[in-house]
Amino acid sequence: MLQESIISRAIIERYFEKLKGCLQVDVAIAGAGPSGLVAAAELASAGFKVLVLEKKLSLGGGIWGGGMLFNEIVVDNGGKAILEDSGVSCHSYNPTLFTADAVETASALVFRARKSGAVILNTVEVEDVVLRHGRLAGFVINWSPVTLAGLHVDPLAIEARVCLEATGHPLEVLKVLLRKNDIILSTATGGIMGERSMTADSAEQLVVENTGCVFPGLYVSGMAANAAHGSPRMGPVFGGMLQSGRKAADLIRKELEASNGQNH
Ligand code: 48F
Repeated sequence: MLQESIISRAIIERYFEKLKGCLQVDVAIAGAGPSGLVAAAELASAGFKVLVLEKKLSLGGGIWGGGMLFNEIVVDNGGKAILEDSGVSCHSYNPTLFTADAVETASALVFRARKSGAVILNTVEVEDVVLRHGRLAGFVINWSPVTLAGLHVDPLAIEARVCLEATGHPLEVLKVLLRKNDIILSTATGGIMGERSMTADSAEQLVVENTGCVFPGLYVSGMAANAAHGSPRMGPVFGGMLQSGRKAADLIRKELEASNGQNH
C-alpha cells in the first residue's frame, strides 16, 4: 500500500543526503544556462565533484525560447560539436551555420550534466560569496522563493575549491562581490565593465576569449564573461556560449589538477 508519510520520508531523506553530500565540492557553478551546464558536464565527467545552483525551477537559462520565443537556436561548427556530444541533432542551414531545436538542446544539456554526476539544486539562488584569505571559498545560498517573497531569512553556505559564475546577463555574483568588498578584478578596468549592445560576430569570439578567472577562486563564463569584460551580446546564437562552458571547464580542471599536484 502507498503510504503518504513514507513517500514524504523518502523525498526528505534522499534530498538531505544529496544536500549534505555537496556542502564541500571541487566546483560550484552559479547558473544553469548553456555555459554553466556544459562546464558542469565536462568537469563532472573528468571526475570532479560539481554542484550547480540554479535560482529558477527549470534549468537551461535562455535556451528554451530560442530567439523571441521561436524555439530554434543557431550554432557554428564548434557549437555543433558540443551539441552532438550531448546527443542533440543539428541541421545544416548554410556551410557554416547549423540550427537545433531549443527544447531538445536545453533538455539534453541538463540531462548530460546530471548524468555526468553533477549535483543540481534548483530554486536555489547564490546571494553572496564566502571570502577567505583574499580568495573566493564558496557561495552563500538561499531558496529563491525566499527572496521572491521578501522574507528575512538568513542563508546557508557551501564551500568550493573553485567557483564559476555563469549567471548570464545579470552577473549577480561579481556584482555582490564588488559591492561588499574592496577588491580588484582581472578586467581591463579592475571593475565590472558592463555588457554592450548586440554585435553577434565579435561577441561570439569575445565570449570565449573573456572566459576565465576574474578573481582568485572565481571564473566567469557565458554572457557573464562578456558583461564582466565590457563586450557585446550576441543574441540567439549559442556556439560561443557552449564553447565558453568548455573553456571554463578546461581552465578549472587545470587549476584543480595543479593544486592537487602541490598538495601531494
Ligand atoms: O542566461 P543564461 O542562459 O546564461 P549563459 O550560459 O547563456 C546566455 C544565453 O542563454 C543567451 C545569449 C545567447 O547566447 O546571450 O542569453 O550565459 O543562464 C543563466 C542562468 O543563471 C541563473 C538564471 O536563472 C539562468 O538560468 N541565475 C542567474 N542569477 C543566479 C542564477 C543566481 N544568483 N543564483 C543562481 N542562478
